[in-house]
Amino acid sequence: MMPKPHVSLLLCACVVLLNVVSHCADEASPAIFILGDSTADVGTNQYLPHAIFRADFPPYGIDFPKSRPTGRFSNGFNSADFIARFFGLKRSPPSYMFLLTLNPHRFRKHLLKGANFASAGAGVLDITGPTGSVVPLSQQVSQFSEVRSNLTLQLGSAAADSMLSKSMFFISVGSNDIFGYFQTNSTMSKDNFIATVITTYSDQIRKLYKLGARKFGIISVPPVGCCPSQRLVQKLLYGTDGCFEMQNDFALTFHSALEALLSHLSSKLLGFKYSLGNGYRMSIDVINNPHASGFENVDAACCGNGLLNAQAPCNSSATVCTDRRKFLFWDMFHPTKKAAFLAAQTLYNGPPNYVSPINFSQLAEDY
Ligand SMILES: *[C@@H]1O[C@H](CO)[C@@H](O)[C@H](O)[C@H]1NC(C)=O
Ligand SMILES: *[C@@H]1O[C@H](CO)[C@@H](O)[C@H](O)[C@H]1NC(C)=O
Ligand SMILES: *[C@@H]1O[C@H](CO)[C@@H](O)[C@H](O)[C@H]1NC(C)=O
Ligand SMILES: *[C@H]1O[C@H](CO)[C@@H](O)[C@H](O)[C@H]1NC(C)=O
Repeated sequence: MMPKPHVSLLLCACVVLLNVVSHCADEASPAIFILGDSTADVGTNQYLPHAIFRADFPPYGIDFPKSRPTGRFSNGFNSADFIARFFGLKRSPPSYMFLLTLNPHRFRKHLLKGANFASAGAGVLDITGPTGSVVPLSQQVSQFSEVRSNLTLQLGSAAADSMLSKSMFFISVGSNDIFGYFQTNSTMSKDNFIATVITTYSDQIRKLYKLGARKFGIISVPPVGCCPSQRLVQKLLYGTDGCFEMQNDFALTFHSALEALLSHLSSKLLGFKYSLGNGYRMSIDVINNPHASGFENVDAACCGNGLLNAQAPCNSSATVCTDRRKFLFWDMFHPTKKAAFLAAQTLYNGPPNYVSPINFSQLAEDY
């Protein structure tokens, strides 16, 4: 009768093994790498010595688990988190700058699921955002290049290439370049300026492709002229209510140029697959028809002070609206958690007028 326990033990072991195997199969969900600006930042800037744009204090994070401020420019999760959730992660992978503080073992383990390089205030252009206070796109791509060498060392070159070819690369950037253009009173024409931004963007996408990235989920810029800070500019400069339309015009031109660029790249680069989210269309439709998405306020910030709650920053002395689910904007520049969720949902399985030529869920499929 001795062997019996062994048999059942063995059975248990098999069941455990099967669980492990099926669990491992689940984890074949792709790694996620995120680049961009404050719309996707999960705490990068607190590691920069001269960061100006930070959100690692209350009431940021008031609706995050445990009401914890994390550096996200939101009352809770941001779009990067919600996109990552659609792909089976709990939230966005941590900031690369945070991963660098971990011991090598944990650092390497995290990289297998991806990393987030996004930095608030960053633009496509290196001159966007004060030097040392942001990680511009070009530097984020260099950081990814380090990650690639870490993965290669860890997995071997063939396995690293295979992993990266299945990984998702989400990029949300461009708004700060447009803000920068207006802040510096640039005399460059709109078309020349957008062409410069797009050429630089193209170089960075090509670099990522050379480093093994194949699946790109890209988000163009929202109607930046409609955020509370720019509505305030419109009011103070011109005395009228509404969006700062000149900036919105730049956002529209940026989207068209990005669409043309991505279509061109996919015809040139073998295996290049992309999905472009129309950040402009998605937001303007909500602004023009707020009730359809359950919003009651689409022009003021939930957290801030003064006119449109946009005359003072969101910090612990600011006024915070009571029903955060009814506001499109959390602070004078950034969407609420609810708005971020709706955007992520549309990107993941929305129709072609918002995300094309395929949506993010289709980007994950192999063919
Ligand atoms: C990751 O790669 C970079 C660049 O090759 C290297 O400097 C760093 O030590 C690596 N880190 C780990 C934990 O392997
Ligand atoms: C741009 O113009 C505005 C308004 O004319 C002015 O207040 C501001 O100082 C100028 N900014 C720069 C960087 O020149
Ligand atoms: C919040 O911002 C306002 C306006 O810049 C400033 O006067 C105030 O001291 C800030 N409060 C805190 C707690 O930092
Ligand atoms: C995008 O996503 C789903 C898969 O989740 C796909 O079936 C659908 O055709 C796409 N949605 C639209 C409206 O195109």
